[in-house]
Amino acid sequence: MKLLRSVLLATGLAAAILAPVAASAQDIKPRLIRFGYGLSESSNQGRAVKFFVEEMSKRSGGKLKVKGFADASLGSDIQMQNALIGGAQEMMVGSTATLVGIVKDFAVFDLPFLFNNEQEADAVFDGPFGQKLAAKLNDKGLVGLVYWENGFRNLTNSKRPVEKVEDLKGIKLRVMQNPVYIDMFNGFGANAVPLSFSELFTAMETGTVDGQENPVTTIQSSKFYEVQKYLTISKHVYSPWIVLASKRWYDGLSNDERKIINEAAAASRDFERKDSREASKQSIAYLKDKGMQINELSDAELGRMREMVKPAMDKFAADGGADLLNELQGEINKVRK
Ligand code: TF8
Repeated sequence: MKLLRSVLLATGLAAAILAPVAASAQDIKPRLIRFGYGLSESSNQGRAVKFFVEEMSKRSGGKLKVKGFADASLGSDIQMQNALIGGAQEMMVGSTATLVGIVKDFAVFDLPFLFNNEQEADAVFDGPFGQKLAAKLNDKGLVGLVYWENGFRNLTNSKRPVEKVEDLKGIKLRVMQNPVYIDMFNGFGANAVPLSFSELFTAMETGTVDGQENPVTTIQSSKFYEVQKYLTISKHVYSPWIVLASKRWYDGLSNDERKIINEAAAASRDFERKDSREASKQSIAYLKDKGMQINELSDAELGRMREMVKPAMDKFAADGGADLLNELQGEINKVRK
């Protein structure tokens, strides 16, 4: 008994002495991690990538070196997703809307007028619903780490102010490569033109399209005011970004490395949302200063748009999305209470 006690004491002591050594001798290898994104380095997306780069370096003693690639220099969202799946690129951030070819369920977030504010969105994306959708990427070769905020989307065009839905008639409007967006804007009377973000500026400049829709932060950072005169605050969809890792690559990491990535990603999410929300408050004044003519859609007009978009909602439900949409609405209602 006495012997056992002293052995226990000794091993306990040894563990106590070894513990700090073990903790510092983490299993982290020097790695270069290519992180691609579509917006510019000076955008909210670029600032958050920079934050993530620094967090990773700090948390890994400089071993996990992330290099950000801005302006879709590694490819459009869809091209990067495929590079991640194949293991040719490690990380990216992009819209969930462009993931629908891989996990169809993500289209539920593209339905209009679901979220009333950012707080509702945070609760749903960080809660079980958002996590369940992210987990569906695992079978497809992707790891969904965290959601960042892209923001509420608004309309711009070079033709005329959009004060009522009818003003959209005949406007060639670029949308993301996503069936819900195509149905929604065709339903509003526009001619929806699906196009990757990286081709958008030139398409507006050359008149291939007349307009587009994105959060004000993006309209500012991508300098759309140079080729778009009219901005309509419509907040028709709350748009998230998702930070993705290549599953093939991620599975080959040590537990310590994965832990650092997960924690740095969570920190980047908190930074990005705060930063984007602050930035978006300045954007309207900035865009006005750049010469954009800005109007807000009235509640009555937004109500009409909700009615007009019902066929697109019904189509989503009929295509097998009914349960998912109900579940999402249930989650939002929980937060609202
Ligand atoms: C869009 C999206 C884009 C994002 C970005 C490139 O309109 O809102 O801003 O996908 O990551 O395509």
